[in-house]
Amino acid sequence: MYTLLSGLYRYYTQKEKYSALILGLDNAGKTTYLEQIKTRFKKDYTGLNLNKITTTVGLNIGDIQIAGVELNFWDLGGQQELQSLWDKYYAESHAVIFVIDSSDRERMEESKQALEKVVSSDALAGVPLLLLANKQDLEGCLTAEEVKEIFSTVSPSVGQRDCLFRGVSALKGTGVDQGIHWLVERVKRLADRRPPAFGND
Ligand code: G3D
Ligand code: MG
Repeated sequence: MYTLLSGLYRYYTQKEKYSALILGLDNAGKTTYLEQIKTRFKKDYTGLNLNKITTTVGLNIGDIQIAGVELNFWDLGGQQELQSLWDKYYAESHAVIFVIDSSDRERMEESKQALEKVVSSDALAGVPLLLLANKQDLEGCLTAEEVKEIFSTVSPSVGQRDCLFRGVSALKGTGVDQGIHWLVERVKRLADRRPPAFGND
């Protein structure tokens, strides 16, 4: 009887868990963005000082409860040597957030190539893509429209997937909420094709 009840209890308290990868070149603002998400969506999260984030070697993770589900974030190191590790996570993820540094004109091409590789991966076919032109608070950076234009040549390989492009400031938090709300609705809508994991916490 106990096992039956505890089994039922587990069944009804289980939460759908979805995972989003945060990708982009090193220095794009991925870790700052993740910290901003945690600060905005996690109750009682005091967080890191956003100005004191150091280069990520390895992986930063975070999870939030939103729209009745749990959304996990994996912020993978962006350095060239670490990019080869990205596809190990592809099969288990439900969404991709790709962060672009709008102030780094010199690395636009490199960033585009990195995105090209991500979206052409079979393991990520059909996965929603949130494209972020970050650092919009910086004076003299490319505007979101300009970044969008530069990245428009990648779109053919974006293929059949939902895609939202947004200008944001991970540091100030501008534009962050809307992207996350969009993402969670998309992953839930695609649950038949890419089912969530389940967990009790
Ligand atoms: P990464 O995880 O993609 O490698 P980080 O990038 O989050 O470590 O950020 C790299 C640098 O960019 C950090 O500055 C960080 O403060 C800055 N940054 C991230 N997002 C923004 C943003 O929206 N606006 C501005 N102005 N800066 C941002 P430092 O100086 O610590 O290297
Ligand atoms: Mg980092």
